Amino acid sequence: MAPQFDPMKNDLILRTARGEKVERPPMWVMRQAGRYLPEYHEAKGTHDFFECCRSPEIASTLTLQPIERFEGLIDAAIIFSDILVIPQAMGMEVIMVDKKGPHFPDPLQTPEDKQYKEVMERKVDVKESLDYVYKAITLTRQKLKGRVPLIGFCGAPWTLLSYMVEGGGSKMFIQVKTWVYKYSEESKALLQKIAELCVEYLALQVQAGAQMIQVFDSWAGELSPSSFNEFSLPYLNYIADHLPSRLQELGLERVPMTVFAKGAWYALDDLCSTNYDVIGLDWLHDPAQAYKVARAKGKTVQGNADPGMLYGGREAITAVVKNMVEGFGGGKQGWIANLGHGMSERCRRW
Ligand code: 1CP
Repeated sequence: MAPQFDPMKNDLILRTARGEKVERPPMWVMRQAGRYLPEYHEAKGTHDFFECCRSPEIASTLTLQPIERFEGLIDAAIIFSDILVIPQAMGMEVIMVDKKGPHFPDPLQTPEDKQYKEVMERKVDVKESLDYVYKAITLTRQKLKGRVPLIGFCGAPWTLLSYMVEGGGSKMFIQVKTWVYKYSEESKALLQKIAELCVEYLALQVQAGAQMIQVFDSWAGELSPSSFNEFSLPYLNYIADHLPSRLQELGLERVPMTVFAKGAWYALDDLCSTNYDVIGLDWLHDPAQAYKVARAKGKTVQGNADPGMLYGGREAITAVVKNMVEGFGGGKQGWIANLGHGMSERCRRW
């Protein structure tokens, strides 16, 4: 049985994602729960990053922090977790190195490698291994009491594959390029396996209380248009094509789905032809041009202010926002206001 929650007091983002006309654009910020908030450091204390994700109490507290600090200004919460919990569920070790980011001590080397075979053959139980995420989602929904909707998320297969073979963030993406160009078939088999896990993982997040989901393809821009079509888009499509039917099997209603393929400006048309409801835009897009393309296909867009404009102060921010409001049709339909990527720690002004 899916848990029951308080009625929604603010469902603006859900209505906007469904394409309805709205009174104003909803707003949330990618990475709104995190290091730029002093209370994040306080609540995290000496806990390791993944320990926080695994504690429903801590994860729900962190998720609520921006909602409480900016009460009435933010129209959605996003569950405090990370895209790398899927590789962890697949049996890979991932640690979060303070001030550096994620690190895989033992990344995948080649398909001949024992670890690749283990990862491919292992039966992954995302229900059991990621149970802490579902518990955190349910607890967060209870604590939200209908103030704003809760977003669930996962990493896109291409981005997760990149981390699994690079062993962390990368500048050159040499390992993952070697994989896709030299071991294409083995890469595709793994991408497909990840995509299937993403569907189940997202469905269970919805069952636990997530009201909208987002797929983050943060490294999409590292691919060329043709390699994006081969190694990213089919798997993004797999998720959007299979999640609704999986939800139906579980007796759950379809929820709005967002795809954010950072850097893949060339793929806007293709992304607008997918089954995602919302297309996340980074700041490489001109609002008016992107809005025209997306609205022609009935899609809502999300974005897309350059997070760097936050360093410019009020005047710079006002100019960027004005350009967005005008470009995104005045904000009465089809636009979720957001940054074009995540908030950084150094964006703090208090
Ligand atoms: O409000 C929120 O958005 C918090 C929840 C959240 C989300 C949606 C976190 C917490 N991570 C993510 C997604 C995520 N994680 C993405 C996709 C979005 C994006 O492109 O930024 C990616 C790529 C990751 C991987 C990751 N986790 C990185 C990037 C490293 C790199 O290679 O550039 C980093 C630094 C993390 C750590 C992390 N995840 C989240 C937080 C708050 C932090 C900082 C942790 C800390 O040091 O305390």
